[in-house]
Amino acid sequence: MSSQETPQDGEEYQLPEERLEESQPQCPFGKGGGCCRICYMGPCRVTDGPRGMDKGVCGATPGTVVARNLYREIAAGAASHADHAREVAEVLEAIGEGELSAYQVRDEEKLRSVAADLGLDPEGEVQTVAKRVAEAALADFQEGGDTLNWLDRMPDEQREFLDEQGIEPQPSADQEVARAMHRTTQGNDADPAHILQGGIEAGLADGYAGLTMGTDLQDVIFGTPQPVTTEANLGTLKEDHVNLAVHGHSPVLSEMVVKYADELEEAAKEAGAEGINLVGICCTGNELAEREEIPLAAHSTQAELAVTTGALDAMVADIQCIWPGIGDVMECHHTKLLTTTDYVQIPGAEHISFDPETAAEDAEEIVRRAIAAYEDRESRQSYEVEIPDEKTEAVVGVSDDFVLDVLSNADPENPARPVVEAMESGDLRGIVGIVGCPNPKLRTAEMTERLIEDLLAANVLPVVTGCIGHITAQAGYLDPGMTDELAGDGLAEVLHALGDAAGLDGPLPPVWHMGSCVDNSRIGNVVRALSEAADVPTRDLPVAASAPELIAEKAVSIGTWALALGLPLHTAPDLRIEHSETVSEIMTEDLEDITGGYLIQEENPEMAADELLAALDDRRADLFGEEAIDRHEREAAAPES
Ligand code: BF8
Repeated sequence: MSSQETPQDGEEYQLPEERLEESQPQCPFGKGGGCCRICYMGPCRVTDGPRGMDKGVCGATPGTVVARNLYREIAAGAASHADHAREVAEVLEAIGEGELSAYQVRDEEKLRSVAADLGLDPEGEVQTVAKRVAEAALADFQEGGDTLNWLDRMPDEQREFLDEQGIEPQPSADQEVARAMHRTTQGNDADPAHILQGGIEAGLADGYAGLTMGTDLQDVIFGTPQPVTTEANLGTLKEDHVNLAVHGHSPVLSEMVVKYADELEEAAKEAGAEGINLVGICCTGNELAEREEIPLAAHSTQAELAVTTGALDAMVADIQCIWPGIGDVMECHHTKLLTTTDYVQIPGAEHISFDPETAAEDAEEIVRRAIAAYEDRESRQSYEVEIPDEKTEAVVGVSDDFVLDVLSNADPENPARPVVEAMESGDLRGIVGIVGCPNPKLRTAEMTERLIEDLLAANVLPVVTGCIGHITAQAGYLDPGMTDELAGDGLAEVLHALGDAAGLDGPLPPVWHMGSCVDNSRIGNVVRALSEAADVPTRDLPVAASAPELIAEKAVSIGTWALALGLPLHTAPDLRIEHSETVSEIMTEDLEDITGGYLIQEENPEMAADELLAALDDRRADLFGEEAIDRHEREAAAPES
C-alpha cells in the first residue's frame, strides 16, 4: 500500500525552518509533557503549573502522565537501536553459517575480543566464532535468558551499583520495549519514580543491546575505524559527477553501495559523467566517513538542502531520520529518492527492497538508478545547479580502539595515568560526549558551536557523534590545524602529547569524531576503560554528556543510558518534564543518589557550558581535592612577574 501526498504541480515545498515557523505557537502541554492521549477519555492536559487540570479523567497526576510520556520516548529510542543491532546480528549469523557471500568478517581481532568480553570462547575458526557471537546477540532479543548478554560490555562496578538499587533491564531488549509499552498503558503503572526506573532500564537496554551491540558487530563486519581525513559540507557535491547520497543508519546497505559505486564508475563515464561521487548524510554518512573516507555532505536537517542544489541525482535511504519533507523537495527536482527498507516507505520515493541475501544485485540496481537520474539531469533543456562553495577538512574515526591504543602507547603499565594526571592538573578539566541532532529550534543560534567553543577554551575535550559530527566537521573543529586556536593551553598540550604518542606529525584535532549515534557506545567504552584502569567508578569521573540540539527519541534514550552510567546529562531543548514537579525533581536531583547521573536543562550555550564545567569540577574536587579545581583560573589571575 502506498499513498501520494507530495506537492502537485504549482504547489511549493517548504524547508525545515519555514515549517518550524509555521508550527508556532507549539502546544505548551506537549512541550511540558502534560498532554496525555493514551486513552479516549482524553486528551487531558495536566500540570503542576497554574493553567491545566491537576488530574486526568482517570485520576492520573502530572507525575504519572509526564513520567509515562518520557518512558515511552526512551522505549521508542531503545526500539530503534535494538532493531538496528538485531539486523546487523542477523547478517553476522548468516556469515557464520556461510550463507552470505557479500559480507565477511573484516576485523577478526575485534570479533575475538568481543567474544572474550562476553565470556564466550574466542578461539576457533572465524566463522565458528562469528556464529557464537551472533547467537549471543540474537539471544538478547528472545525470551528465556537470565540477563542481557551485552550487559557484560558494561562497567562492572556501575552494573553492581545499579543492581543494588534493583535496576536491571529485562533479559530481552524486545521484552524491555514491550514491557515499557504495556506498563504505560492506561490504568497500569502510576508511580512516577517507579515508571522512571523503568525508563532507566530501557536506557540500559538501548546502551547495550542497541548501541554497543550495533557498533561491536558493525566493526566486526565492516572494520574498526582509525582516524582518516575526509571532507564535509555541501561543497563536496560535484556538478560533473553522478552525485549519489546515502542517508540513514546501517552500513549493511551503505557499504554495499560503496562497493558498487566503485564497480560502476565506467558505466557513469559512459553516461557522460566524470565518475560517481558518493557522499554521506546523517549517521550513515558518519559510518562511511569513518571507514571509507566518504565525505560528510549534510546532517539530517540539511538533507533537503542537498536536494535543492540541483546536483544530487539520487538519495538512497534505509532507516531513521529520513524526514518525510524530502519527498516534497524531490518532486521539484530531478533527484530520485530510493527507499530500501520494507517497513520504511516515503511518499514520493521509489522503493527498492534491499535484502542482505541479494545485496549485490540490490546495490547495483541502486547505483544504476543514480546513473539514470544523472542522464535525466543532462537531458533536460534547462536545469540549475548551485553547489555552495562550502567545504572543510575533517579528521574522523577517532574510535575507542584507537584512543585506547594511543593511551597504551603513552603508558603501557597504566593507560589511564596520562588522562588522570591531566584531569588532576586541570590541563584536561573533563570530557563531554556531545551527541545527537541538529535541531532547527537551536540551529540558527549555533547552540552546538558556541557550547563547544566555550568548553574547549576551558580545557574540556568534546567527543562527538551523530549529526553533531557533521556540525563540528563543517565548523572546522575536526581539523588538527585548529587545535591551538580553539583549545585552552592545557588541553592543547594534552592533544599535542597524544598526537606524539600516536606517531602523528601534529596534535589530535580539538574535537574527536567517534562516529554515528550508534557509536556513542565508543564513548561508553572509553569511559569504561578509564574507570577500570583508574579504579574510579564511572559516576565519579569528570565526564559528562550533552545533547545540545536533540530532536529524536533515540537521543532521549541515549541520554538516559548516560544517566544510567552515572554521568551528568545536559539537554536542549528541555526534556518534556516541566509539567511535573515530581518528575523534574527526580531527574535533576534525586537521580544522583540512584545512578550518580542527573539532568541539566539549559538552552543558552554559554550557561550550559558553565553548568557542565561546574559538574565536571565537582567531580574533580571529590577525586583530587578542592585545590585541583582552579589552577588555570589562579594562573590566569596571577600578576605577571
Ligand atoms: O541517529 S543525530 S538527527 S541522524 S537521531 Fe538522527 Fe539525531 Fe542525526 Fe543518526 Ni542520531
